Amino acid sequence: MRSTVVYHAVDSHTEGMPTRVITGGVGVLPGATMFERRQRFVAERDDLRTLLMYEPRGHSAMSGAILQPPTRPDADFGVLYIEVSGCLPMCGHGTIGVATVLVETGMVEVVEPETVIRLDVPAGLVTARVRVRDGHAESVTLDNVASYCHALDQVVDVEGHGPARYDIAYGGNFYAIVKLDDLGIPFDRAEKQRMLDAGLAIMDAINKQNPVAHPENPEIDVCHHVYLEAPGSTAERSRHAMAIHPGWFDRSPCGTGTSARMAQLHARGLLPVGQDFVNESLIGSRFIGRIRDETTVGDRPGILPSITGRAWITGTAQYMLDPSDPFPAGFQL
Ligand code: PYC
Repeated sequence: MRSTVVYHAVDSHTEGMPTRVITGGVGVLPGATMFERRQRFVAERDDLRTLLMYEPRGHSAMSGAILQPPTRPDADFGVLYIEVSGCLPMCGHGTIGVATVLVETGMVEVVEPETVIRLDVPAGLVTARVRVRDGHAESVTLDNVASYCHALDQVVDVEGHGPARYDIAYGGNFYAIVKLDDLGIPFDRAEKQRMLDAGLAIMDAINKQNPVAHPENPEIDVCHHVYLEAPGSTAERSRHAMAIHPGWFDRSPCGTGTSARMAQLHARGLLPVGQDFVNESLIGSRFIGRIRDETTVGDRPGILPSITGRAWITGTAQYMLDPSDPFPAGFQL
């Protein structure tokens, strides 16, 4: 066996969505903050992301997180999110996976019934409160970054669909929220290609015709996620298919997407502070969201969202790269 590198991983899934947690082999990434580390990583080390996320070590809906020492004194670990789509500022299912792995591998001091872990992520500081029983991480409640509704009742002209109506909100990433009924597509896994094609065309139209920028960090300026809302969804229980660039669905109910959806429902006067919100994914898995409080994001009214979900460890691995491997950065079909 020959290898130029060895990356240690604990693989997990959060409500169906993988998080490959890289626990060793990368070293300390350069940068004074996790946002700066993310920018340098994207510019200088993207082949490491694609090696770990693309085929043959990953697949077309792969997601992961690289553990780092924190860049701020009030955090326990730093986290860099890696995905087939790129490096997200924040990932909810990934954070629930990371917190579960940290507890179940004993990488943090485990306190029952609740272990509190503070994570330094590119979008800010998030807190994971892990419910632990007999050493087992039963669920994680994530206190996410401040989220806000960017705009309601927007319209873009979408190739192949005509005008499409959407709201857009931020929950760690930007999410366009579109009713499947408006597109004339049923909420049915058998229709997944039509849903995905529509989602990708909508995000493309938004980024070209009506681009977004975060009021406090204008470098967060892209919409790569479209929440395709199922008919019958309410502010108590909402079902959706989450279409993500460059062409896959979140298997989990999407933590940052749940936060954005709560910001949108709150802006519409439908979801008050403190009320449970059940958000259901395309495969029927669930996160429970709740607005802890109101806040501001720049000059915009916003919310402080929490998300509760579960994750399970699926394996451990050492990922290697043989010097003669013809795909040193993986590949995608
Ligand atoms: O859970 O925040 C999330 C997420 C983002 C992309 C996929 N999952």
